[in-house]
Amino acid sequence: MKISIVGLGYIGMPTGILFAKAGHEVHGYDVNPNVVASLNAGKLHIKEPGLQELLDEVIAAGRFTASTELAPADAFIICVPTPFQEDKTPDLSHVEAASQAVASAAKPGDLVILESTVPVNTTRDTCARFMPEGVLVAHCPETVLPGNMIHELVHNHRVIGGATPKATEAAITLYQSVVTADIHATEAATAEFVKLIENTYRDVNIALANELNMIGGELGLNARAAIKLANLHPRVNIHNPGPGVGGHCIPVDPWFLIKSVARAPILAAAREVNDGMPERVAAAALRLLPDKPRPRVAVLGLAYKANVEDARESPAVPLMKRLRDRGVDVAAHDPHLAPGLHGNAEIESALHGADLAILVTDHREFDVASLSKLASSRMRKCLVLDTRGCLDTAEAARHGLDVRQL
Ligand code: SAJ
Repeated sequence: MKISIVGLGYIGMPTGILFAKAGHEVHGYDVNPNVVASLNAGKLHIKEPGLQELLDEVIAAGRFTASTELAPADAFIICVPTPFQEDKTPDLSHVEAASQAVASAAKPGDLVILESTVPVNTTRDTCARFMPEGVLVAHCPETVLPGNMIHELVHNHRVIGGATPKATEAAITLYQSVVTADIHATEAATAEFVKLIENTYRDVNIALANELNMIGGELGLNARAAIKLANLHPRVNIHNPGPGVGGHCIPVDPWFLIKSVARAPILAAAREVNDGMPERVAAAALRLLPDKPRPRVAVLGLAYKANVEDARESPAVPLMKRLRDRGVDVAAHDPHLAPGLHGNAEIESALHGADLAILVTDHREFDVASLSKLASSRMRKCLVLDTRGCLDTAEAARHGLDVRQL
């Protein structure tokens, strides 16, 4: 099939590459000429394990091209961002613009898939409504985890909801060429709801973990150890407490539900707890800092989660702001991010003279052995606030590193 991918970002780019790998003729369309130039030159603009090899392969096979013009195709897959606005209401302008562009290129019998995560009824109201008569429209929400995309694109089960049963069927046939797991048929609005439920579940669960961690702190108990024991129960699965949630999905998607109904108190409370975490971390850090003008803190990890190079909505950013607002001298290091981004410095200079290091992201590089070595030669005091509970405090103590868990 001829497939046009609309939007070559975190989802569109790997999706397009995998459809090309499966034998389709894929044309990627993006409004950003830098992204297009980079892909046509065979260079990924977003790092993802294993993807460069696949891009090389599909380019060599002549099955993947990109441009700033939308090419005619049999199927169009829309993968554009759906951020929220200042007041947390969804910004659907990219979906609308992409749908209108596709509407002007699509002919009867073509298939249009909306993959972007959207509020309920967006497929109908902001995509299908622009399409010419006879164009089939379906929602097929992406479910991939950054860092494990290639595997998950192929092996995750998918939910596909068409604007009509015929559209559902056509979309399932297309995705069966790439997805080996089950594909579940439903209608568009339910598919939209399912995707929002998945990420909301995670947000609420993480908020619960964070709240339990705070309760444990107040009661003088190790909540992480208690959660581990509670999770041994066959029907309990509490996530890990941390510095707050980041990324482009979990802190955003629950708002699509909250803002579309009169009341959603649990969802709203979860957002409040998780968004409040950077403040909690800042307060915990201040308690560990010496009482002196401009104490120095090294933030370790700027990415929103382990082993990715993505800092969108990362809790590290509000945390650093809060510390600076209170007169703390803050430096930061992230081995996965470009130098300079959010003040990203070399680890040696970030730790230099620091009174405290705050481990924000549990990157694989931050292990006790290397941290203790660097800390002893660089830091003023070998003290770490571990917001992820990923460092072994006893092992750290043996290495002369004082690790306090959030
Ligand atoms: N986090 C915790 N504690 C945990 C797990 C995660 O604090 O126990 C934090 C992470 O550090 C991070 C945030 O939550 O800051 C989100 O990370 P994540 O790994 O839960 O999710 P994302 O945003 O990378 O990807 C999610 C995935 N959704 C689910 O797992 C239900 C992915 O499958 C979706 O495709 C993606 O959102 C999306 O695009 O919607």
